[in-house]
Amino acid sequence: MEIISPILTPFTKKGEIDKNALKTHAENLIRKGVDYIFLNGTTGLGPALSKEEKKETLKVVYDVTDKVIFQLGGLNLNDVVELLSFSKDFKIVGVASYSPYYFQRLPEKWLVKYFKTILETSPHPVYVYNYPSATGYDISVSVLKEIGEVAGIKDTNQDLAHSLDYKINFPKMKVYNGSDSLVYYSLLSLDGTVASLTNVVPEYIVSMKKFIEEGNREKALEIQKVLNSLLTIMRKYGQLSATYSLVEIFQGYNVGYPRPPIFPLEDYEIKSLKSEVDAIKRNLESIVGK
Ligand code: FW2
Repeated sequence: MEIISPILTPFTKKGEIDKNALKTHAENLIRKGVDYIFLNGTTGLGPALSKEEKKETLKVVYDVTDKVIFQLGGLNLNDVVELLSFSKDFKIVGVASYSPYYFQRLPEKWLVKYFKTILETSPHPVYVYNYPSATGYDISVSVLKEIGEVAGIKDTNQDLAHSLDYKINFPKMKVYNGSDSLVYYSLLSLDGTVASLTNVVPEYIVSMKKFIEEGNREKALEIQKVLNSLLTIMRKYGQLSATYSLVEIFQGYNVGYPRPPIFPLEDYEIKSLKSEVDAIKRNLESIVGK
């Protein structure tokens, strides 16, 4: 049962990747017990990163840990292939890609061809990142069968049955759900979770896993309930940007800025967010008995 953190990408005010902040954040996540770091995902603003920036995030985080899944998908397959070749020198857990988004109504055989190219070129195990509501494509069981032997799939889907269906059809393949509201259920019924909230409260998601391992499901579920309230608050502000502010509020260090059009929260919003999450902090502490 793995906890995977889709790490956010810190930017400076000028809009460059803040390498120091990224390193500090990766170190903290690993120290708090996260199993793998998922680079350049949605929370990492992957679609907003250039090919060179994706290389940069890998170099920085690899300095901290080799427990990395390197997301390198994009709309230019030549760039994707270059990133695969670049990844050769890093002994990482795997590479991942979302579907080529934006271009709608691609024939299914082209989707298969895209992932097959990655599979055939990759020096590492390949993970498919399925996020239908963002990309417009759902990697069905039959598409996955045509792609070939991938190591795993990260399914960002509110429908747990959809993720479970992969597990039933591909028992040896790792199946992770990527929804923060399903962390508890993903830990219980799949191979783990890829939860954006690991950026904010890694220790509590690790506690959930421990509670489940100890057979204390009630406590694990209590944590999920509090996480759901946290998500509701975050969504009011814009979840991706709120994540940056909340890392500072919960973890005590600064992770810089998101990259517009994911605009940073205004000072007054941060102040109000801080007061809204006060009760969340206390609830989480009381569940794990601090
Ligand atoms: C990522 C994730 C989690 C997301 C989810 C989308 O790459 O950030 O899919 O937070 O709302 O795996």
